[in-house]
Amino acid sequence: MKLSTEQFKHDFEERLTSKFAIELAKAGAQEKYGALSSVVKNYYSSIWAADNHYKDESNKKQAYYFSIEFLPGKMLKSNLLNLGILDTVREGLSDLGIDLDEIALEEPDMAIGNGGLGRLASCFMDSAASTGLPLNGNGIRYRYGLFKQKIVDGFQVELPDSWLDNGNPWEVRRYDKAVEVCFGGEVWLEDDGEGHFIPHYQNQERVLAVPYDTPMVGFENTTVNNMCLWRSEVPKDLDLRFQNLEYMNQTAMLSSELYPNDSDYNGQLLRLKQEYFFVSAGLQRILHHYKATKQAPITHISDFISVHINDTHPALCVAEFMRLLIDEYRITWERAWNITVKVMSYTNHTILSEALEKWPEEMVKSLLPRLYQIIIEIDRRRTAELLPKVGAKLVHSTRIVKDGQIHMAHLAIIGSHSTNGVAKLHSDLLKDVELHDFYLIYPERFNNKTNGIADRRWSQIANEPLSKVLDETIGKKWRSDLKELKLLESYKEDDATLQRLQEAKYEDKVKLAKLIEERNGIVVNPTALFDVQVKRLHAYKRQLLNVFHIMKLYFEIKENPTADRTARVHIFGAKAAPGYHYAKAIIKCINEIARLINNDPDIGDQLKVVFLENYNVSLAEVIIPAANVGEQISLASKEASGTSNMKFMLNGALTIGTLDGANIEIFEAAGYENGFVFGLTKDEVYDYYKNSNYNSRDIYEQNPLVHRILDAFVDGTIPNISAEGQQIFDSLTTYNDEYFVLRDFNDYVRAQEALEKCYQDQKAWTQAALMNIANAGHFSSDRTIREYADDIWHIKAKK
Ligand code: DL6
Repeated sequence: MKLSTEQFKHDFEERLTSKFAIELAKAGAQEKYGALSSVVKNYYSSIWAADNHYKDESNKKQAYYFSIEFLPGKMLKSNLLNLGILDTVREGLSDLGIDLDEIALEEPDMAIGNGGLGRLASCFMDSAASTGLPLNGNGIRYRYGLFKQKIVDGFQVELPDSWLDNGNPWEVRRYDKAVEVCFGGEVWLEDDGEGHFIPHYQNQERVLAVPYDTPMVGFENTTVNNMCLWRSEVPKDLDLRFQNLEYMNQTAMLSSELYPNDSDYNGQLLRLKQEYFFVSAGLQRILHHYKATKQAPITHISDFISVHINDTHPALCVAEFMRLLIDEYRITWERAWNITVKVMSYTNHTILSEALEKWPEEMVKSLLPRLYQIIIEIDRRRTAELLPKVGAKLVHSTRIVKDGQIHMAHLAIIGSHSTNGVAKLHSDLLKDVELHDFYLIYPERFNNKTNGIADRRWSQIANEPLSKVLDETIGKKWRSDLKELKLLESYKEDDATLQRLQEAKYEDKVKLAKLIEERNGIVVNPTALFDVQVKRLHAYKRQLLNVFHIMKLYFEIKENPTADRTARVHIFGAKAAPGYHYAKAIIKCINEIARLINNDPDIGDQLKVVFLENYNVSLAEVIIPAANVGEQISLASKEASGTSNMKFMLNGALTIGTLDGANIEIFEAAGYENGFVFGLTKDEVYDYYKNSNYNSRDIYEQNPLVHRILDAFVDGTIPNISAEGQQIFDSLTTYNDEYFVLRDFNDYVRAQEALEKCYQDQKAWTQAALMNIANAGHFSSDRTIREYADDIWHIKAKK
């Protein structure tokens, strides 16, 4: 949009007065943020309205991304950037004596997601709007987002994330679009005399679902998509006799809290209720909108909409869509099923068995009696149809209902026309191993969509120094087409460019060093090698490998404090699920090791360890640009894709990593010589599983370094970790080291040594960094979302 600095200043000051009855000189940061966000909302509102109108009139197909989590982070700068007014607004505010970056701090991170899956959903929202694709989000407006992490005496403590306390300036409450979602009670079918069985219900619990729409503003275009988040409320016509305390509490709870676990599913009734709540509300709204805006009969709906099931949490979409088509729109079972399979598609985000949802039949039956009938019928019909074609063994292994449980991934695969993994390796594992029986039955449904990142956030917003160097070196086209970064390759031998890349990195590191000092009171040297591991804390991600290597360095420095070595800063950021005691024990150990090392005068500047609390999107925006090294060290086969690996690459960090998830594609794109690969391959891991011949105790007994490091966890070398250290020690020696940390340790050390050697040659290092940046284009989520649009949803971009 076009906006002059003068116009902006006028709008801003006017809004400050009209909204807060205050003049600029007296306004606080909160008021300035309130006025600014309100002005920005005003700028995009007419574009939003026009785009909604265009979508309704153009009759084009739209897709809906159903996700129980979104993790957008802050929206202010991203909205400004996408509207094309970031510089104007920065300048206008500066004229008024205001620093945009300071005001931006007032915005709470919108953290209604745990990690990778939710962040990916938000990258897709940004990229779809930016590529002109009609993709809308559908989720839950949690009152409390992911907990705020505080580190107290080295331990993780969880505090509520009350992110809505000052309201949310971006959203629009649309009470007129509220729908009802019902739970429990009894259901029976009655023949209407015309061959249709009509369900009758009694004693159901009614909940009102109220949508809040948040615009997803496209980058310098006219597309504004919608992310619809549902809030649970009490229906206004509910008889007061039913409005007892328990009911009121339960209703409020539905959209109150995000489950803070990203890799373990713990079959609780409230979670199942949440899943049905946003699925039913979202599908009802889609159908109402279809009826209101389309001339075509409902049986043509698959020409106009696609519904995407993001992981298994919205898998009830399959059964609920069937219910709506059959019960509300009186479509026959066969037709409804054909439509449903055409409309639905599904992404799998993990092969960890503990994350694959299964619900007890009894729970589904009592909470969702009509859906239960439908699921049983889907399963019965499919079994009857497939038995003669594929035989009992395959039918049984792929059944939706078995052993008293409803298998949500099975429901999602069977009820949709596409199942994809999120990186090549992961998709292959799904086809060849984890979902192999499904692949045998439905080979045409399986495909890969390697993840991507919203690159504008991770470069243009997060890393201005680097963006400037890129502009001046290869021009500005990379800002709208990340593939243009490839042009940078021809500057690999250009000393001036390498020098400027180094200077940009240094600037980012100074910024992070300042933050570390402010938050942790630790002074770090920006010339040291910044080695970063930021992600959820999980045993499979193997933060422990990193920690063990740090202990090795510590021992070496203690033994020879004056030796010449590369100074290092190891930076961690990680939240552990509140009930995941092992992960919390690792956090405690990292903090105690940090305390030990950072306060040891023998160690000095040679090694520092920093755990930054409350890792979230905005913190990532400061940490990742400053990294020299990104740690992607999960056990091969366990990380479906990873996306922080792509952010590091884009910001010129070199990856030390296993051949896991999207690391492989990153190494292939940047060149293996521009990263540091180590560790077991997925085939080697599977061989161990097959032969059951891993014995971690042997490594502990036979490798003196491993022995010494592990002992340090239990012999008092690392103070204050008696219980936590013992837990880690036992898991790796007595309980056979589930994620092969000890097995991969030596090779990890080798890769770390190679990395350190390379860092000593700053030219070679910067050339490798340049090659990473130049080849990051493939990992833009613009590319990923276009692939979904073309191959799965068949939706077209606005011209
Ligand atoms: O696909 C997004 C993201 C992947 O990059 C991660 O590798 C994967 O772990 C994550 N999965 C989840 C859900 N469950 N688990 N674990 O967040 O998805």
